[in-house]
Amino acid sequence: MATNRTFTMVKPDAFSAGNSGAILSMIEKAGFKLIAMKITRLTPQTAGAFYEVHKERPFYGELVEFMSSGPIIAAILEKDNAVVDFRKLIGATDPAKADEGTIRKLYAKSMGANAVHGSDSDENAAIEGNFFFSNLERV
Ligand code: FUP
Repeated sequence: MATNRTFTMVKPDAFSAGNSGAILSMIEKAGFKLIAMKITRLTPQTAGAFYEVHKERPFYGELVEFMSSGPIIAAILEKDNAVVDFRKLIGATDPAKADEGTIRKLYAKSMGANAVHGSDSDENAAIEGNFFFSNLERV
């Protein structure tokens, strides 16, 4: 059964380019409700822990360096079928392959600097939301 929450980040490239507001607006217009949100900055240690599943991948070092290179916005979102619908809204990991009208097509610069994160499963949505937010920080 699909759960109704997912987790997202506005990544350092989109944040520093001033695209946070436009991206959050697209997210709300697509019907997602904000349940929790914060501006924060990952360290190499916390970025490394967040992306632990990719530890053996060749791009891990670069990914950790990029994700700790500047501020991000982390948020928990709610909508029916949240994980799947949000992946459709953000588009493919590689912006060159992302569909027209998706967040990554509009704002991503490359495979690494790809503007936003979206959880890939209900299980990871819960793990990732818990990584950033306590119960007191969500409505
Ligand atoms: P996604 O779920 O679309 O964010 O993509 P993945 O979980 O496959 O990858 C996580 C992050 O690693 C991506 F957002 C960007 C980065 N990445 C690269 O930098 N190079 C790659 O070849 C694949 C992923």
